[in-house]
Amino acid sequence: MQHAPLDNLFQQFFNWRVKLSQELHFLHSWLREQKLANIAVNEKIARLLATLEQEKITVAVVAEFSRGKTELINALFFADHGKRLLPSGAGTTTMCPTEILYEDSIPPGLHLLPIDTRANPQALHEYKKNWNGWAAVPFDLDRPETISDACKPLAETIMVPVETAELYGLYDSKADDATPVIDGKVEIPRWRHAVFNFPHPLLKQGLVIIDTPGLNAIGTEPELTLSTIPNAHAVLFVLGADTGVTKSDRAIWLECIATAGIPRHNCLVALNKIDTMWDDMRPAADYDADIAQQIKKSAQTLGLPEERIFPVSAQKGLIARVQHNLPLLERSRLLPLEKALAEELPQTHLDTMRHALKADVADLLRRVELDLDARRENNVQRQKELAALQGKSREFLNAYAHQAAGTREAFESVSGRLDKLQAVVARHGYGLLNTLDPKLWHMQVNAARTKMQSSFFSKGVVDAMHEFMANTKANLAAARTQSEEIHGLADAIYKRFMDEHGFKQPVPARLTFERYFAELLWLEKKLDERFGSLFRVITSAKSTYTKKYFDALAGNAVQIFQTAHTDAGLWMKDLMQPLQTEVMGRRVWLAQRESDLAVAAQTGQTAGEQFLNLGAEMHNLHGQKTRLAEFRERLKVVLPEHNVWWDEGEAA
Ligand SMILES: Nc1nc2c(ncn2[C@@H]2O[C@H](COP(=O)(O)OP(=O)(O)OP(=O)(O)O)[C@@H](O)[C@H]2O)c(=O)[nH]1
Ligand SMILES: [Mg+2]
Repeated sequence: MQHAPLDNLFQQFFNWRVKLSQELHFLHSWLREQKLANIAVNEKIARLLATLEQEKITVAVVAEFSRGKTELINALFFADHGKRLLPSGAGTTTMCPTEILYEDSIPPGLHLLPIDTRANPQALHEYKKNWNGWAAVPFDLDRPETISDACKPLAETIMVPVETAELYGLYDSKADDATPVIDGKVEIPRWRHAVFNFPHPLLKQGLVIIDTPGLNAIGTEPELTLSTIPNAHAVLFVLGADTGVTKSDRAIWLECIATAGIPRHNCLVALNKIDTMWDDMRPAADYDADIAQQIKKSAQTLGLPEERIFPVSAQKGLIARVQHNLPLLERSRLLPLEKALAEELPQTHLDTMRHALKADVADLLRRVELDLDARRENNVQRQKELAALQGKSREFLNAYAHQAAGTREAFESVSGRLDKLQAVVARHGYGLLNTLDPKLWHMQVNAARTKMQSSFFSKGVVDAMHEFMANTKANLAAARTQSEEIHGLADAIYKRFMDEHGFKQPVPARLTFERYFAELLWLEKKLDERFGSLFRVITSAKSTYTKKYFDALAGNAVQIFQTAHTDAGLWMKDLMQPLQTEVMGRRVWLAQRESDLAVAAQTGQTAGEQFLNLGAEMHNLHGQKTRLAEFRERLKVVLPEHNVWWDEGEAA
C-alpha cells in the first residue's frame, strides 16, 4: 500500500529531531572534551535538547456529534492497526474531549478524569499535572484487538440529580435543548476528559490528536475554546456530506474556529461520508456535480475558500487501508486530505520552532567562537610580550615579572567588582521574578473569584473579570519596565568593562514581552465577545458556565505568567554569563602571563620552551576554530535557511 503522506511527515519530523539532538550531543561532548563548555554553554545545550524532546504536533478534530471525527482519526492516523483503534459508531460515542498521545511517564491505557471535578475551580491543565485523581483502564498491548473495547468508557454516561448537573454546569432548564428530566435526574457524561495513552509510532514521534465531542460538551468546557483548540497546530473541522452545514455545525464553527483566532491556513474542512452519495445507478458526472455543489455551499456558509474543503469517506478510507484496496482508497478521497494536512503542518508551527532553535544554536556557536577568539588574542599578546622582552637584562625581567604579578592581583579586584555588580543585577532580577510569580496570580484569581461570588448583579460579575484582566496587563507592563531597567543596567556594566578592559562579548538581547501581551489581549478579546452584550451578561452571569469561563480564563492568564516567569528566570541566568566568562578568561591569561614572566626572570630566557608551548596552544586553538566551523556547517544542514527540511530525503 502507498506510503501515507502523514506517516512520511512524522517520520521526517522525528528523524529531524533525532539528527538535530545527535548533532547537539556531538557538539556538547566535543566542547566538554576541549574544556570549552562552561555553565552557560551546558545550560543552553540542555535547554535546546529539552525543547526538542518536548516538541509535539497537535491536530484538533472538531465537529458536531456523529460527523465521523473518530472514524476519520482512525483512517488518517491508525489504519496500520489493522482494525478500528478508537471506538466509533452510531449514536454519541465520544462523550468527553479525548487527547490521543503517547506519554511514557504514565502507563499505556485510557486515563479518565471524573465529571465531578467540574465542581472544583481548577482548570483542566492543572489536573494534568497530577494523575492521582484520574481513573485508568490499562491497555493489553499484547492483544491490540482489545483496545477499542477498553475505550468503551468514553461513551459512558450517568444519571444525576438535576441540582448536581446544575452544579457541574451541565444542565440549564431554560435552554431550548435541555436534557429530559427523568425522576428528578438527568443524563450527563461520566467523564470530563480522557487521555488515550498509546505507544503508536506516530504518537511516539510527537503527534497529539484532540478528539472533541459535539457542541453540547464543547460549550461546557471553555478551556477547549480558550486554549486547547486555538493552540493546536492544525484544526480539522468535520461536516457530513449528507447534511451539509447544519445550524449546530455553524454554531461550533463560530465558537471554536471563526472567533477563536485560528488562522485560516491552520484549518481544513472534511466533508465526510461522501459514500452515502455513491449511487452506481447514476452517472459519475452527476455525483461529481453534487459534491462540487456541497463544497460550494459549505464554503459560502463557512466563509472559507473551496480549496480548503475536502470531500472524503472516512469509513471507506479506513476499510480500504485495512484491506489494502487501492481503488476503494482512491474513491474514499482520503489521500488529498491527508496530503493537505501533511503540507499544512510544517508550514506553520514547525517553521516557527525551527527559527527559534536556529537563533539559539547560532547564539551558542557565537559565544564559543568569541571565547576562542579571546583565548587566541591572549596568546598573541603573550607571544608579542615575550618577543619584546628578548635580550633584556635579568634585572629588567625581574622588575617586569613583579609588575605582571601586580597587574594580576589588581585584576582580582576587578573581578570582585564584577561580582558585586552582578549581585545588584541579581537583586533587580528577584524583583522581576516576584512580579511574575504565578503564586501571586493564584491570589489575584482567588480575589477576583470572591468578588464575583459576592456580586449581586451580573454586571458586577463581569466587571470583576475585566478588573482581573486589567490587573494582569498592568502587572505584565510593570514586569516589562523592570526587565528594561535590568537590561539597561547590564548594558552599562558591559560597556564599562568593554571600555576599561577591551572586552568584546555583547550584552544578551532584551527579554521580549510581545508574545505574552498578545496572548493576554486575545483572552481579553474573547472575554469581550462572550460577555460584551447585555443580553448575554444577564443570561450567563453567576451561572456555572460563567464560573467555568472565568476559571479557564484565569488558568490561561496564570499560564502566561508561568511561561513569562520561566523565561525571565532563564534570561536572568544568561544575562551576565558572557561577561563572566570573559573575566574568567582574562584571569586565566593574567595568571599564565605571570608564570611566563616569572620563568623568564628566573632563567633569563624569553624564548625556547615557552614559545614552543605557546605555538602548540595556538595550533590547538586554530584546530578548535576549524572544528567549530565544521559543526556550524553540519548544523546548517539540519537547520537550513530555507523551508526545505521536510522535503523528501532532506531529513533522512
Ligand atoms: N457512511 C459513512 N458513515 C460514516 C463515515 N464516517 C463515520 N461514519 C459513521 O458515522 C457514525 C459516527 O461516527 P463517529 O466516528 O463515531 O463520529 P464522531 O464524530 O466521532 O461521533 P461522536 O464521537 O459521537 O461525537 C458511525 O456510525 C460511523 O460508522 C463515513 O465516511 N461514511
Ligand atoms: Mg467520536
